[in-house]
Amino acid sequence: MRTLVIIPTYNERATLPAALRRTREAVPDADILVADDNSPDGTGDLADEAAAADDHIHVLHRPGKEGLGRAYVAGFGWALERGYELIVEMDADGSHRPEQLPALLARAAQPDAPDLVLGSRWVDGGEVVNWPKHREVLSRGGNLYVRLMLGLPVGDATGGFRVYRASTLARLPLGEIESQGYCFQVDMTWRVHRLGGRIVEVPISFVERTEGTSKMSQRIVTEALVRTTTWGLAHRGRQVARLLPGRRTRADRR
Ligand SMILES: Nc1nc2c(ncn2[C@@H]2O[C@H](COP(=O)(O)OP(=O)(O)OP(=O)(O)O)[C@@H](O)[C@H]2O)c(=O)[nH]1
Ligand SMILES: [Mg+2]
Repeated sequence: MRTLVIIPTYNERATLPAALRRTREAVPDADILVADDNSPDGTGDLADEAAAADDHIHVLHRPGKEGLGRAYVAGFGWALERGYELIVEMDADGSHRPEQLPALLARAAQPDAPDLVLGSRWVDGGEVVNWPKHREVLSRGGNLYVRLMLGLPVGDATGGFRVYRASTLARLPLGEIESQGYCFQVDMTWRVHRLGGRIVEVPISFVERTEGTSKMSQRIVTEALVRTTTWGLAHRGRQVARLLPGRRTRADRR
């Protein structure tokens, strides 16, 4: 199936070359789109050089830093316009091992055709390597909170190593998505779930980055907490409203 691996970048000069090389080796038939937010360290130029030397590599230059979510939404649009069938999200920093892409893509191409394949740290066989304890606690706790608030039946809704069926992405109102940080991953998973999409998880080994700097910040954690809480309260409120016969609206009965 025609596959595009989208790699969003912001100041990833140190990590992008290895990500591109390893991805090309792991999935030689796939194309790659680097979605760069005008990185001050020149990552965009580096990506242009790689693209000039390899027909499978493309670059989407964006004017400035707008967050991971916006970069992915732009990349999804680029992919849908060009007829790709499977669309992959992957970080540049080596945390997502390109060598595990064939397993994710094989799962996506099985006859039962899931809408979304999540590379998951928090299922049997999944792991994190070299992560400080506080990051693990934050990720496990965040995922528990997401399950409690949204009832999402997955172990790792916050991870960003995943494969979408393009036809499923095409059914989502991508332009409406405002989540910017890794809350974007929860937002997308929640949208596919509400659409009635099939979501499956494949265990991955997630490796702490050894080069470059993390873009993870307090603001990104707060965004995820506030949005998940808002969505969760609305979701649980709708569930309660459906239990009250006199309070049903026509929309609820459908
Ligand atoms: N285009 C674009 N890419 C971004 C932006 N923020 C982060 N990224 C990229 O998204 C990927 C994930 O970002 P990381 O900094 O690794 O964030 P993280 O994985 O949540 O945090 P760590 O686990 O600490 O690395 C990397 O490839 C970043 O370069 C952004 O605003 N725009
Ligand atoms: Mg990272």
